Formats: sequence, structure tokens, C-alpha cells
Amino acid sequence: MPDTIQRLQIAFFLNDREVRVTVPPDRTALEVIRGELGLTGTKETCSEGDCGACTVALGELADELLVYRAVNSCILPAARLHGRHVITVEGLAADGRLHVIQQQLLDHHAVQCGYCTPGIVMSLFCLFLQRPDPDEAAILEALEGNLCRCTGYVTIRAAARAVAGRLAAAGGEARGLILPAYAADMERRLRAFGEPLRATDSPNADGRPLAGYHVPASLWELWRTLARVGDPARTRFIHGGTDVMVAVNIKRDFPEHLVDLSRIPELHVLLREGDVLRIGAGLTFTDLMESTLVADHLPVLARAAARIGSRQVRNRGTLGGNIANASPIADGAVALLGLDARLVLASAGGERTLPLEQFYKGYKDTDRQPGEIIRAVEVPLTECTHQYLKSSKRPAVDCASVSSLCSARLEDGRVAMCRLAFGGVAVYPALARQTAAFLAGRALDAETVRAAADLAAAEFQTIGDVRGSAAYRRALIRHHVIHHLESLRGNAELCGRHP
Ligand SMILES: Cc1cc2nc3c(=O)[nH]c(=O)nc-3n(C[C@@H](O)[C@@H](O)[C@H](O)COP(=O)(O)OP(=O)(O)OC[C@H]3O[C@@H](n4cnc5c(N)ncnc54)[C@H](O)[C@@H]3O)c2cc1C
Ligand code: FES
Ligand code: FES
Repeated sequence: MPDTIQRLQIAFFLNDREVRVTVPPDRTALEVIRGELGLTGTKETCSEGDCGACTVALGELADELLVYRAVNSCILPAARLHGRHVITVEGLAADGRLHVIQQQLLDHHAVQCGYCTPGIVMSLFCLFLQRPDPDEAAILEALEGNLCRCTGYVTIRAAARAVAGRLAAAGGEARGLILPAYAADMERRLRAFGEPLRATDSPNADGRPLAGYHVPASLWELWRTLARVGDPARTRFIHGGTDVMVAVNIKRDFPEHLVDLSRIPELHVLLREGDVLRIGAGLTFTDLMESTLVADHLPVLARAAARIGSRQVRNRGTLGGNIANASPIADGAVALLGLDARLVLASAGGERTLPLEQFYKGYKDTDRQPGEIIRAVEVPLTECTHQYLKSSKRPAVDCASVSSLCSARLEDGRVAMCRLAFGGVAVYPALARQTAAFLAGRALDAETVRAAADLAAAEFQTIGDVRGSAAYRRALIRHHVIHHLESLRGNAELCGRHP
């Protein structure tokens, strides 16, 4: 970081107290909680969102209601704590008694070295707050982002089931068993919290603001901030931070000006406009999974979102960040490409729309202009059938070796429309154009399916890396195409079989 940096004055609620810290803008929430405030129960292991040892419950107002979500504090900028409530593992035991989750983990011998345990406790805490009666799948999903190298998870899952049993027995008192008493008044306190995030903000000698962290509260404020900062090359946007903060931690890559888009309400819209679903770039993957509008009109997008990272990552990562980051395996971008989405790009000069298929230019190279943001994504609602597939070594917290979305429609057994988007096969998410052209108008018989699969496997210059050799990827492409097309033909029983 340059010498002339801001220091941020952050005020938030930590367990049962209100705290204030003044820190440089590149600090993470974990550094504040452990380093500045001395609560060392929250652990640090990977610093890149993979292990979950640093998980805390972050309480934020959403539509005026307080919602706690599990987040990886190692990749959460400290500035994001401002005006929020954080519950850490230290905030659970009361009156000398362990919290019900801690007690059940202990009773089920679900703790060995204990390094992962605080993170597991906090992930389960957020699960049970939202859903006191989770089934086995929900328990597994809540724990996807928490790595334990000792226990093998059997005892952890048994402990979670025992907590569910205790809550069922408690009936109407269940919430009181989970939520600490001091949090009862927190919704009102957060609503009443009106203090803006302050920074030491005297400008540099040349009149530009000090390097640091900027939090515009509207698009208008964003354009003003960018104008004050001056050179867009000195600026990076941040939304969920699940990519940006990994770079900050691992590469110590903190830009001169980090501009936080998360408080801009215009980026959080989700609405249907005729035959189009307009999705604000700031919606998180969890938002997509929980939205009834998405469930009703584009359930495939929720299914693709569910395959991203872990619960903690989905709680912060946004669709806009996923597209802008331009990773070849970005699940959100691949899904939207298959759905023929258009981007709404906004800058101080106005707005433009661009088909997503024209956005990517090369590896991590996009058509986004300096100072331009992705404001929203527009997805046409059609009568096509959609299917998303992701092949990865692990079902969760793993990038795709190959991913794909097929959007297609048959008429009288012939392909009336087919669009196939792939991730992991090129330097950016890409369409299998030749395969789609081959399929157009053809009767979808077994021979056509095999020919299309062979064509798709030859269509891309696949490369080998840690996620699979080029030959393995070609085999996956074939498998995906057969799976998609056989599903379309109604031969679901063929789909699980690897060709
Ligand atoms: C442990 C872990 C596992 C993951 N697993 C997966 C996975 O399985 N699949 C997958 O696809 N991704 C995965 N990711 C990455 C995924 O979380 C991100 O790509 C996420 O979607 C980015 O959104 P964000 O809001 O966090 O972006 P940020 O990190 O805030 O920003 C990412 C980039 O986008 C830019 N940006 C953000 N918002 C905008 C905007 N509105 N307009 C213009 N530019 C913008 C930023 O400047 C930055 O360059 C994983 C990440 C982690 C840490
Ligand atoms: S330390 Fe591993 S996810 Fe934060
Ligand atoms: S108990 Fe050792 S890592 Fe989980």
C-alpha cells in the first residue's frame, strides 16, 4: 500500500458489546477480531476462504430484518463489519454453561485437535438459527465449507442431529436455545445505527483522496467517487470480496483505491420485466438460491449457484463479481452464457447492454471499460429446457474441471433450439457453436447424440492443468453433451452413465 493511506474508523457489535477500531483499509475482519480485539477462538488457516476455520456469524439487516449468515472472516474486509453484528465462538456459552451446539459436539466426541471446531460451531449456529429442523442434506450443506482433518465428520454430523433433536424437544423455546440473550435486541440496535463509516480523508497534495476504501451509497455517489479518485487504473471494485480479498491476502495485492459496491441499492434489484428476468449484479449466490422468483422462472440458475464454493462463499460472492472476474470456470458466468443473458453495463456516461457472449475477449480480458460496472444481468425467459452440469473432484469447494449449461427445445423430436455453454474448456466461458449448428433441425436420435458429443469434444482447444488433462476434459465434454441431450430426449436413465 502507498504511504498516504486512510485509516478507517469502524464501529460494530461484537457478541455482547459495541466496539470501535481504527485500522488501515487492507485489514480483514479476522485480523480485527483476533489481532485488534484479542478474540482468538476464531482461527486462521488458509486465508483464502477454503477451510472455514475463521467462520463467524455476520448479522446484517435485509429488508429491515436481521439475518445472520456464516462468513469466512479471513476474506471479509474489516470495513464490512461497520454497523453489523458479529457473533464469534466466544459469544455462545452463557452463565458458565456451554451452548447446546458446543455441548453436543463435546458429548459426541466430535472434537480432536479442535482447530476446525470454532468454525464448525459457527456454521451450525447459522444453520440452526435459520432452520431448527434441518435434514441430513441441509446439515451437510452447512458444513461444506468447514474442513476437519481429524474426525471424519461422522461424529460432527451425529452431534448436529442431536442438536436438532434438542431443538425439536424444546418446541417454542428452540430459538432461545440457539440465539444468545444479548442478541434479542440487536435488530432494533442495528436499525438505530446511523453512523457512517468514517475515514481519515484529508486529500493528498494533488487534491486526490487518500488511498483506501470507499463505500458509495448510490450509483450517483459511485460516479462522484470515481471522479474524485481520478485514474481508473488506480481503482478496483469490490463486492463480496471472495476473489478480491484472496488476492489481497495471498498476493498482498491491494489496489490504491478499493471501491465497495455493496451498499449501492441499484445493484440489488431482482424483478421480472415481461419475458426477461432482471438480476442485479449485487445478488449473492445465496440470494439466488433463496429467491422464489428465480425458483419459479430460472431454477437452473439456483442449481448452478448451489454448486459454487461453500455456504460461506455463496453468502458473500455475487453474480456480478463472478462475471467480471472472468475466470474460465466461473459457474455463474457459464450458466448465464448458456441462458443467453445480456449484461447491463453502467458508467458515469450512461448505460449500455451487451450480450454476455460478446463480453469476454481473452484470458481475464473483458469488454468492460475503465470506470464501468456491471449493473445487472437480463435473462430471457423462454420455453427451453435447462440443465447445468459441473464435474469437479469434490462436490463442494472445488472449481470445475468442466461445467456446462444446455438450453434446448425439441419440436416433434427435432432440435428447434440448442445452446451449449462450457466452462473449463477455453480461456473464458465459451459456447459450443459448431455443435449447436450441427444439432439445429435434426431429429435427436442416438446417432445424432453421439455425433454431437464427438463434435463438441473436438470444438475446443482444451488444455491440461491440475483439474484434469486435456484428454480427460475432452471425455468430460462428451459426457456432458450426451447427458444433456439424452435428458432432453427423456432418457434420464442413460444420463448418469459415463460414456
Ligand atoms: C473458497 C472459494 C471457492 C470458490 N468456488 C467457486 C466455484 O466453485 N465456482 C465459481 O464460479 N466461483 C468460485 N469462487 C469464486 C467466486 O466466489 C467469485 O467468482 C465470486 O462470484 C465473485 O463475486 P464477489 O462479489 O465476491 O467479487 P469480488 O471478489 O468482490 O470481485 C471480483 C472481481 O469482479 C469485479 N467486480 C465485482 N463486482 C463488479 C461489478 N458489479 N461490476 C464490475 N466489476 C465488478 C472486482 O473488481 C473484481 O475484479 C470461489 C471462491 C472462493 C474463495
Ligand atoms: S482461514 Fe481458511 S477460510 Fe478463512
Ligand atoms: S478436530 Fe482437528 S481439524 Fe477438526
